[in-house]
Amino acid sequence: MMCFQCEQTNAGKGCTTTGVCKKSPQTSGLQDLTILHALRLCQLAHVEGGAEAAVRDLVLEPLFATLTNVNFDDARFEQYLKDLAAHIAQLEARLKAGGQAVPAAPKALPAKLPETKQELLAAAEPAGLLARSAEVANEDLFGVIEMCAYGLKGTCAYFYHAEHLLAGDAAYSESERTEVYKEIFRLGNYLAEVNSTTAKENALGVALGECLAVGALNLKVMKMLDSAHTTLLGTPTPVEVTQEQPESPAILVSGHDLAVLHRLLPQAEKQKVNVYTHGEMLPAHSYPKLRKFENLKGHFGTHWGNQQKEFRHFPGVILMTSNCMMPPVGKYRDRIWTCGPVGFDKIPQVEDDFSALIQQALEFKDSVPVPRSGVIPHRKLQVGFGHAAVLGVADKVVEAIQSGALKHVFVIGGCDGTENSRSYFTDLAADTPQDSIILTLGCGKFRLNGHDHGTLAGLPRLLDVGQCNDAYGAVVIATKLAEALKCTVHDLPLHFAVSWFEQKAVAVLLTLLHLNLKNIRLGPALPGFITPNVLKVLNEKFGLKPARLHEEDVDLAEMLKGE
Ligand code: FSO
Ligand code: SF4
Repeated sequence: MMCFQCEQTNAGKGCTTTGVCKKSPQTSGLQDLTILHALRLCQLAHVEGGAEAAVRDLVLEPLFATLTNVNFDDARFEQYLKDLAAHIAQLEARLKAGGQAVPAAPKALPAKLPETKQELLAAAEPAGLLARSAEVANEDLFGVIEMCAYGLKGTCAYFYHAEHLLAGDAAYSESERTEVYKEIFRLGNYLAEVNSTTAKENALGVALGECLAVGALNLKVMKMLDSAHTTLLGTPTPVEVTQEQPESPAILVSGHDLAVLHRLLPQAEKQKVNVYTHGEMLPAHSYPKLRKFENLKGHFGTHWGNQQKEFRHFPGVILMTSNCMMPPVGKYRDRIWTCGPVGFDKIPQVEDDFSALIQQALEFKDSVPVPRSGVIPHRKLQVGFGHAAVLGVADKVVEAIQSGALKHVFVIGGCDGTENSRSYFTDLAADTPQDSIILTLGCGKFRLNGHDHGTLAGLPRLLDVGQCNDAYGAVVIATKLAEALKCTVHDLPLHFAVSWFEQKAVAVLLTLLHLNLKNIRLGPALPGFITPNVLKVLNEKFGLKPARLHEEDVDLAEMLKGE
């Protein structure tokens, strides 16, 4: 196997045996084959000029399942492959019947999907990173093509969330939806073709252009997700969330999928089961139509990377709704569930009917030791400073900028991970001057929100905008502030330090680059797929820089000078 799609990749270069995430070579192979099939489906849908609902979902969910720490269940990938292959055959037949030319399939795509797992794994080899990289002219180009693919996967994951909120037409229109699918199919077609041909003229420029196209698409998708969230769940408002010792019977919900929480809460309420949030689910408390449920209690634990240490102390059952799931261990292995694209071998899967999970929560009587002090933090967290809340006090913010009380706006956030080097972001935030505010988002916030950053202009200096997809909210805040100050976002004293981990973060980074936002610090480690030559290009074009670990003071000094 070879995989370098995430930040924790082995030695910064690639996982070649078992993944650092514990993905097995078999799962990795099945994922490679799944991606290739999903791209083939995109290619055919692109040529056909659209696709029916079944095909649309078959592109989103399997691609989401191949994101880091989402799905480790080989059986699920085997099923995705069967479904994808069946639809590919249908679309090819339809094109032929309609007299349309069927585009050549990527070279690595098997003519017929093999039946046994062993044969599938053999067929997966040409779809793997090593075989495909040999097809492409040089490693710079290959890395950019992969960046485009990872960004597209992240975007598909966000769009999966939006589509599954079922917020109806009020959130976004059918024509907006169709446009997004069209662009997904177009980009999928590009990736399917570029993997099956050798480099063409200006291939690197084209590939970088397609990366920015992914960024543009992701901006649209994050906006649609924002709209779907607020349509279904109301507009987020600031709220204080407590982290007390949870009370049984209880369910802990992790991941990004607020729609799942929305479906679970009333079912759990009927059975008097408490619900707690974990990780990226923290912003749930800021949505009025979730907060209204009295059984939505506090928040438990910190970021995803601590789950193996923290979940064993949760006195109930756990539901994983998206990334990032770690292989369950020890005492909580028999009381964790997955849903949607998430999966793990022998871990039960639930969808809309949560009765079995609720029943397990009711029956769970095992005594869970109250953790030693400090293992699980007991704090109060301020959340809910989305774009509506911040722009609700825009006059105060604008006044503070005009009076000189507020001189800088930092955006520090993204993902978190397990490495100690991520303290870069904690230290950077702690060192920011008192005349600045910090917008944070994603699970990267857990590196920051244990500290008191004080207040400015009547607002906390650290403003939690929401989940990583709420990077859209940060963009809206910046755009509206620029409008109020009669300048452009590029004139604002706005500084970005992006903590990346997986492919949703790649999509967000590409959105920031698409918006031409300059001088972003990226870390803690640079992606293995960005070669030194490509970094040079990105640095020249966008000022993108690696975070200087342990020298955040040097980075901060430069950021304050606008560099
Ligand atoms: Fe975090 Fe994981 Fe939201 Fe990522 S939970 S790391 S960018 O999946 O999606 O921020
Ligand atoms: Fe390695 Fe990340 Fe790939 Fe897992 S997802 S195999 S950790 S690069």
